[in-house]
Amino acid sequence: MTTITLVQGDITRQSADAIVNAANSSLLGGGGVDGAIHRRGGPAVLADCRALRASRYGKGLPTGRAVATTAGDLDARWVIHTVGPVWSATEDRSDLLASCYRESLRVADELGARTVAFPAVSTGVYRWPMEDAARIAVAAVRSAPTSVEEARFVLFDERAYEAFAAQLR
Ligand code: AR6
Repeated sequence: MTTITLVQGDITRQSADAIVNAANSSLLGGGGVDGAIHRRGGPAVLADCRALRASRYGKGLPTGRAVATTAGDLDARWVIHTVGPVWSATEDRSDLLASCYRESLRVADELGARTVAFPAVSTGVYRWPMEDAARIAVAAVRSAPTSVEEARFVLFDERAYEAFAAQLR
């Protein structure tokens, strides 16, 4: 049984076995959570990402997939990078967003991670409406076949926290 917990705050201040990053397919960093994780994780995270680009993911990490690197100076063993879909009003991309959570948990299982901290993937630069993203995220984690003991959503502001809390009520 996976316990879902909620925290309001900065994911880079969390202690967990794995911290999930809302990356882009280049794996080479960006703004938002991605920028914050690379800043606090330090150069070791980027070095691992560059190595993945040079080996398995020369064309980039596809949307909905996940891959792990070291967590560098973060209080975690791994960062799991996943690429959320950009919100579209005309195309239903919800399965790709659900896939980010499922794939991250699958990678976490492979690593033997027991606690995993997630941001609200795709709800920033990628513009996914928060309530809908929360519904998809919670449903995906609830239905995932995983040995992870705690899936912790780390929400940056109160609005995001409330959207996720509503899904758990
Ligand atoms: N801790 C927790 N949540 C955060 C933090 C933080 N430190 N910083 C931002 N958020 P975003 P995306 C929230 O834009 O939409 C990057 O440039 C934020 O308020 O980080 O998946 C990547 O390189 C929002 O609710 O990710 C990609 O190019 C949520 O995290 C692109 O952005 C996600 O916002 C990915 O866009």
